[in-house]
Amino acid sequence: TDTFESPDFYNIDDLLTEEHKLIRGTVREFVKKEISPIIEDCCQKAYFPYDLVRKFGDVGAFGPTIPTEYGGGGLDYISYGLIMQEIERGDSGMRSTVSVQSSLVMYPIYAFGNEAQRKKYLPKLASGEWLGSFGLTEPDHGSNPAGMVTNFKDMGDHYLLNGAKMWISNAPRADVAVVWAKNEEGRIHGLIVERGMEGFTTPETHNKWSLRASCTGELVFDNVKVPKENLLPNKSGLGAPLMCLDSARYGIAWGAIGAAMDCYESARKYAAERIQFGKPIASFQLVQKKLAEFLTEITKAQLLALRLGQLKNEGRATTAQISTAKRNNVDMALHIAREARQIHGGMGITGEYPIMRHMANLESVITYEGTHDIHLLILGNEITGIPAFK
Ligand code: TGC
Ligand code: FAD
Repeated sequence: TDTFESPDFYNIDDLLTEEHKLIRGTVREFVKKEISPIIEDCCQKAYFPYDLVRKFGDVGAFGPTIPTEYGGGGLDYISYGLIMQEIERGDSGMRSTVSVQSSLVMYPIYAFGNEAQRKKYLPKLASGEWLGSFGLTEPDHGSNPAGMVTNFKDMGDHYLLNGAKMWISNAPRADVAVVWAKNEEGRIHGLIVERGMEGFTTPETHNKWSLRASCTGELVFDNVKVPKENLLPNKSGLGAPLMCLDSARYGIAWGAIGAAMDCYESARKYAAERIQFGKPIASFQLVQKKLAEFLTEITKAQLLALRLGQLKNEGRATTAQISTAKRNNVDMALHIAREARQIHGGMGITGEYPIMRHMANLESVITYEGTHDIHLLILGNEITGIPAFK
């Protein structure tokens, strides 16, 4: 079922189970059938293909690691990573939709929610009947979410929520939002806010040059009455959203490999076919240098992601290890996209090839879920014990 060529220079497939390969093949087929034929047009038109939400549910892309009793896949973290890789081979914006639903909406409801919340929300999110979003970032608090001002007051029989979140993936089309806000003591809690609650609006962010097929917006709360049963009871403090980020960043470390593989394959084929000076450009040393470095870097990224997946399966992956893989692999993919664009010459800037789309998408991926430099500082903190971001 391997319908995309996939570099596997170090026979990493030997380290995967038959189930892993089957899942990857299924998602690969799905991407080929449902995403690749439409994605260029969606991006050109800045159109979010909402129809895919139900289809992602059908193929099992939402909540693969959530237990099956709540509608999830009950799979391990390497399966989750492979799903992210294959979806991002199609488009980072589509992977964003899935990352948010799985790691940032279903995961906190599963990990920090009570049984009633799990039963109410998880099956509908798993099937794609409902789409979710995750509100942590605010207009004035991006890298430093601890500074958030969105807040809620205890009004006796409900909470009153005020504030605004910005840059929120899925927001304009989301049915539910997991929102992080401070209580009267300044303690951060997660609240489930539902579309239709009075005073809750989700204006769309227009004119992006990146992730154009993903819908991005704000979450605005103007005296929103949130029922008390919508508070996630089992964890509070900044550590709760940071645990969600650990899960999403892990998936991005795999996803970025998919984007890089797509650029590599396109460049390899183009170099073999494009004739200049009477020869395929693949025969020139400078082009071979680029291709050789692409394969080396993809292979290193694959090994980093796979080992991280093993640690994640054992519950041993640390925040600093996850930051290292997210930072390295996204930077690797962006670098390959830029160099692959050069190999395609002028054709590389057109929608005939996926390169410029991946490149523009990856500019968001290197910024969201913690910027490139924030991840470096997380590692710096791990090494020295000194948090340079404070
Ligand atoms: P710091 O003082 O280090 O920690 C605060 C509290 O949290 C605990 N903690 C963790 N707990 C669990 N898991 C983790 N990974 C944890 N990391 C920290 C920590 O022990 C402490 O607990 P306590 O009990 O002592 O209070 O926090 P800080 O304020 O200094 O911040 C550290 C920093 C800068 C690394 C963090 O704020 C950060 O990672 N900033 C980047 C923000 C970010 O990544 N935002 C992402 C928003 S979501 C998004 O982008 C989605 S895009 C999705 C898509 O479309 O695919
Ligand atoms: P800033 O924090 O203002 O950073 C600007 C620059 O300053 C960066 O280069 C940064 O590295 C640097 N910087 C900041 N602090 C330090 C420091 N201490 N030391 C050194 N350098 C520093 N958020 C959500 O909550 N949910 C979502 O679904 C979501 N989706 C997104 C989708 C898209 C398309 C984008 C672009 C963003 C999304 N985000 C989301 C927000 C994203 O997480 C933030 O953009 C990101 O955390 C950075 O915050 P910022 O944009 O405010 O930049």
